[in-house]
Amino acid sequence: MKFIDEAKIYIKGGHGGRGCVSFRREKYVPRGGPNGGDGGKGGDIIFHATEKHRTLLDFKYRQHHIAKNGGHGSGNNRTGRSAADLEIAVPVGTIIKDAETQEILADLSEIGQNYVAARGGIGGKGNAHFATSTHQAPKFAQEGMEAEERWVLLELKLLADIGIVGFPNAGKSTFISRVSAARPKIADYPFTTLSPYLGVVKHSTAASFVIADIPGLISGAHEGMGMGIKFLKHIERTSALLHIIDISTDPYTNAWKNFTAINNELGLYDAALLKKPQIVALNKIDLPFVREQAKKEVALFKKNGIILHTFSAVTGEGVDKILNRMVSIVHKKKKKEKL
Ligand SMILES: Nc1nc2c(ncn2[C@@H]2O[C@H](COP(=O)(O)OP(=O)(O)OP(=O)(O)O)[C@@H](O)[C@H]2O)c(=O)[nH]1
Ligand SMILES: [Mg+2]
Repeated sequence: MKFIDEAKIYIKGGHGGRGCVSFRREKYVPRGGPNGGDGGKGGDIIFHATEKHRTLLDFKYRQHHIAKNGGHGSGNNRTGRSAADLEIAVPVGTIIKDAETQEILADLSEIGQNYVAARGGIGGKGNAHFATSTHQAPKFAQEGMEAEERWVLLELKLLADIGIVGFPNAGKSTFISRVSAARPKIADYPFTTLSPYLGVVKHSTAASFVIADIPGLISGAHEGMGMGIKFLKHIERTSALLHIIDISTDPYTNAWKNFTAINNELGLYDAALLKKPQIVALNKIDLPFVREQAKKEVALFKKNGIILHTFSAVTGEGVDKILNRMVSIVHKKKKKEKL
């Protein structure tokens, strides 16, 4: 069971720009004074907490983050350009630790919170700075300062955006294995999954989000039947539910009954769960008799005002459509939270 997302990354600020050695050269002024400008400052590495991201997945593909160096100073007292800071967006709730000492450097618990994790070097002084009454033509300038660099650990407690519900054997774990790196056990007997699993989903270009696979529910779960309903607490704070229906085996072959029985259990646990948007989807349409029956089921659900998706967690057919809906729900929810 993994509820913590982690990433180890290398960060480095930009070096300061070099100071310049230069002397004024003008007509009729035989020996101009020093006019070498200072180097510019290197960029800082700043972590920025945002709700745009939900996971640390992006950092698994990009480990090194280095800010730009400051520009070198030049003649005529021109200061080098200061480099822009490199802002690294992380999900709200991310904890930043020093990778070596494990010391907690920052806990970015609020939207918009910033933390400067590696400072850029300041620019070196140009030779104009070093002129004194006794030493009027200094031929030296400072190098820019080195930037700070370090390895940091990012840690994020994952919260599920979408919860998967359904009877045992419906294919909940097969679905999450297909769309994420989560690998819960899959088997053709009920109650294979004994504890919740979280999976990070990256679909098309949308920001990644988290889905939760919880143990199957059965009628009477609220009275402790089967695995009971205690696991529903893991999906209380989700934006939506994926309700997976399986009509391939007895005694669950009636999709509508199947659907309402699960909703009944959800409602008995907490009526608020029923207010969440549900993506309702019939699994295992790779089986010919399920595919045949699916048409009638879709029509029946439509009569009741519900879109019934059809898919196969094994072949992947129809899965993209479900992911698209998930993305749009998670995205909408985030927009609402911003208002
Ligand atoms: N033919 C077919 N079989 C499937 C499909 N999806 C899942 N299965 C099979 O259905 C059985 C149950 O799958 P699981 O993913 O373990 O089901 P679950 O909903 O997680 O079950 P519990 O953890 O017991 O609640 C396994 O034998 C899967 O191989 C599908 O799309 N087509
Ligand atoms: Mg399972």
